[in-house]
Amino acid sequence: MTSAPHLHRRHFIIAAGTAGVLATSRDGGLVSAVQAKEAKALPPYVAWKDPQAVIVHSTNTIETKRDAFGTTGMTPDEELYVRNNLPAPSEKIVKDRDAWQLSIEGVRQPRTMTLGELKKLGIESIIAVLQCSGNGRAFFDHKASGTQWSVGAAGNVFWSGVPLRTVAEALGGVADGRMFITGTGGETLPDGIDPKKVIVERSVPVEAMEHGLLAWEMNGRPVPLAHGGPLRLVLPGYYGVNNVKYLKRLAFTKTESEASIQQTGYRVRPVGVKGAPSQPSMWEMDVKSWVTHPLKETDKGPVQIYGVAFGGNQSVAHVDVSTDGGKTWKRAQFLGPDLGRFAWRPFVLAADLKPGTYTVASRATDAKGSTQPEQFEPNERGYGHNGWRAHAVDVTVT
Ligand SMILES: Nc1nc2c(c(=O)[nH]1)N[C@H]1C(S)=C(S)[C@@H](COP(=O)(O)O)O[C@H]1N2
Ligand SMILES: [Mo]
Repeated sequence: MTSAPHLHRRHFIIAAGTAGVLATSRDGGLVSAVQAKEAKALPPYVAWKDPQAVIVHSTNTIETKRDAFGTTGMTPDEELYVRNNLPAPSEKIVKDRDAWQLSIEGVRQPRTMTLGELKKLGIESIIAVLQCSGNGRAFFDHKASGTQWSVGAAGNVFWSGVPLRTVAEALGGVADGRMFITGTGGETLPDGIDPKKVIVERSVPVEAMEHGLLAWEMNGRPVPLAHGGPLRLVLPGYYGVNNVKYLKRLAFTKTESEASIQQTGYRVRPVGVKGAPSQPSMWEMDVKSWVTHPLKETDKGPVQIYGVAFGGNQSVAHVDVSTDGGKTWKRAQFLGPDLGRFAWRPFVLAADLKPGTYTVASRATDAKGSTQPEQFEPNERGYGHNGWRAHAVDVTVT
């Protein structure tokens, strides 16, 4: 979302005290919502997820609980969020994975390749944050429509597959004048609706090719159906929606996809305005962090404050933590190994807290010097929230 700098400018009006009160009532609201949702069972295609670690918003939208993110950096399959715009395809498509077919277009020698053939071209692996554009939507005050994700529509995922560069090279190189990479999802589309209105087909600038993969392995196993198996487009640094699952077509194109999800969906615009191709698209992710422990209560005395931080399309440089709602900040330490530019890093700050109430916040800065803003300007669909104040938690120490 780097193309929308104007978004960060407005909206500095909420006084610190008010924000604290908002955080308290919002937290209470979230807790009761979470309890109601726990009753919802996991749908069959994700029956293998950990019911303790996720919130089932609906059959196609499942969120990781804030306290489930661990401190080793990786997000296990069982805890990773799920977001489908259409029902996931049948399990049949992961029966014979190597037979899956991908049409490759916009190269000098276009052709269809099976996954079995793609596997022979080459392989690389990368750890990257996968994050939904609407992650943090619940923190906006304007009731943006869509799933009310808090922080858990995101995970840090290990992918293996063939680099897009290698695929393009093997087919004679990218054809002239191709400005975009367009990926098409392999879902069966509902009858009687204009396919453009429902198809999951996304375009990103062709530069995304540098780090992109066609992935068949996730966290050490074949990509689960729910996460796009047998084959998924992985674009490190780009919002989740661009990481097309069940990839059936990879095209280097002159223009962006005509699909609604590209033309009018995932466009950042002021509240009340309709989506249009002239508005910024949800492409590159921005710097972001959140605390994962403690979240509500803790004992007085020493406490380790944990969280995760990432730079989006940059590596994360450092994270500061505040226990007084942003009046003072201390530099946190990264925990564990650096997993690369596109990964998130857990952080920790050791504190010693007396009884009382504390507003605990984290604020990350990326390698280019961009820091999370205090406030984040609302936008119609509630995309891209990385304001540190709304992500802060009120902790009672007794
Ligand atoms: N084919 C297909 N790809 C898709 C989607 C989809 O509905 N269909 N949803 C997108 C969105 S909006 C997100 S946030 C991510 C979610 O990935 P996950 O379900 O593996 O967490 O997949 C993206 N890729
Ligand atoms: Mo998403």
